[in-house]
Amino acid sequence: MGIVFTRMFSSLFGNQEARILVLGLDNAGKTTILYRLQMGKWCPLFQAIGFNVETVQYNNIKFQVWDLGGQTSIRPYWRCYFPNTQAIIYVVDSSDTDRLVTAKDEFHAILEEEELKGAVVLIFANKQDLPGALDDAAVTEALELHKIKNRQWSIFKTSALKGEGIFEGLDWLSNTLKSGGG
Ligand SMILES: Nc1nc2c(ncn2[C@@H]2O[C@H](COP(=O)(O)OP(=O)(O)O)[C@@H](O)[C@H]2O)c(=O)[nH]1
Ligand SMILES: [Mg+2]
Repeated sequence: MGIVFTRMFSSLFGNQEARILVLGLDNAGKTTILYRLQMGKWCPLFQAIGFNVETVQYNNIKFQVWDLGGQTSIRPYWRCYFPNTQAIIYVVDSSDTDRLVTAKDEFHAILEEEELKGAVVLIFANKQDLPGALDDAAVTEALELHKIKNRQWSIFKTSALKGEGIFEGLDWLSNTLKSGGG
């Protein structure tokens, strides 16, 4: 995965610093996905910056991860991470139907952020291996993705546990960014 990923994303941003935010409620599978990205030639650089932002840097592309939901007191600090964000990867636990409304609310709040207006959005309907997981169409409906205006987005079914679907999603993302989205 690491080598393929290198090929997909290398030279995408030239020498410019680029940022991809990986967001979602706690337990959605973000850290597991990040772990998958580190395989192969990835150079992990985990940092705990006050409120536990996980960071993986690959060349000039920084992947930064944090949990949405709760933690209202530290929310203003998130904005430090918004500039230069080309893409948001939003990870959802498709089997956690009790919290899909919260996941939806947090998602749309993030999309309202001024500095994220231009960011392309990739949604991972994660934990597809679990019985009772909603499929991509059902997650699309639950997250009210049809309300997204003026930005490119796509949803992929994934199992971070099995390593399925992540590559397909990132392939879409790199192609979309290459063709001028974000
Ligand atoms: N069954 C299943 N479990 C997953 C999947 N992705 C993550 N998990 C599990 O869900 C829990 C939370 O994952 P984690 O990556 O820590 O979530 P985070 O809080 O979003 O960073 C862990 O026990 C993971 O092993 C998946 O695709 N399928
Ligand atoms: Mg985590």
